[in-house]
Amino acid sequence: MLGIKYPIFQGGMAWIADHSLAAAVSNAGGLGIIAAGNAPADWLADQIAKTKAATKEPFGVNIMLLSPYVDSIVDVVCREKVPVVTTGAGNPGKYMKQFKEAGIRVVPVVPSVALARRLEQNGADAVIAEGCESGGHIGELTTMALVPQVVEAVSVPVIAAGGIGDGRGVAAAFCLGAEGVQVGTRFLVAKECTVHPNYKQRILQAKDTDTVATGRSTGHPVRVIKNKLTREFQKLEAECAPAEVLEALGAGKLALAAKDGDIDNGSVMAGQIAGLVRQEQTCHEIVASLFSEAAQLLRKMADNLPAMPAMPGAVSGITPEE
Ligand code: TUI
Repeated sequence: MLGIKYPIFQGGMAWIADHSLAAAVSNAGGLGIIAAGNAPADWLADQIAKTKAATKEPFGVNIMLLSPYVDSIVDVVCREKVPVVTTGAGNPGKYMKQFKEAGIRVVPVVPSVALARRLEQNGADAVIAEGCESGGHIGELTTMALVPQVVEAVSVPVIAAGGIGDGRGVAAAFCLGAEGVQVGTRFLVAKECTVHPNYKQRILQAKDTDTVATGRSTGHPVRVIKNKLTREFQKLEAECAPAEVLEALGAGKLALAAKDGDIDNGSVMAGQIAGLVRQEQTCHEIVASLFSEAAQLLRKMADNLPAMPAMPGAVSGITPEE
């Protein structure tokens, strides 16, 4: 559908996923994505021009729907006829007609079956089912529970996101019925990723329990690496501080970590799989290893499966013959 070699989207990481990362992932055979985040439209137009100059392959733009610039960001994406749009942190329903008229493939992130169904009806070409293992803004459900339920509910392709960092994760996503994966945290440490070196080092040193989801009380939970900021945030949440106080504490903190490298006071967004991310590699190395590992694993498992008896009435239309 998208003309990419490997079914992998790079996560739309605000303040981090710029033309450098997007072009590198697209040149590696995946779908590189520029994250519009909270940036103004002229910044995005410049990033799109730079990406077009650096790759002939398809790429995408992630639109963060809470952005104050969302209307002008949508205008730029449509004017530039960006091949693919992914959306996050809200319902892109009101922009669907505009995207479709510009010939853009639209792939929204959905945290629930209900939103997946609604957006399929509104014309989404595929959906990204993102579990709460992911970094950044998250929903309630885990990838393991969300992906197969979304797969059952819609006929468009489902891309799994959240907790996928190596070939095992890719293989597991396919077993859940996904037709592609979205990977964020592993690309944070890509050689072509321009995030501050302190941020990269923090990801490389992370262990399994180093992330926490803060901000559930504000209605905008965010998964980040534990630090001075998250402790302050948790203290305020425990004291039932009003949402405005918490929102004010979070404002500007992603840029503080990603651009200025302040990983103690900034918001170091990362997924739970950070503990598995151990080396800086090129995007080509990351994409190639994810899919060669997954293919090897799936072949090995198919070879090791015992002959199964026919099971009439199996769930999900999956029968042993398949
Ligand atoms: O969007 C993300 N991850 C993000 S966005 C971001 S920037 C930000 N910073 C602070 C606060 C908020 C955002 C950092 N990380 N992932 C995709 C995603 N979308 N996760 C969950 C959702 C989502 C949630 C609710 C999508 C739709 C939705 O719909 C609610 C509705 O309106 O029905």
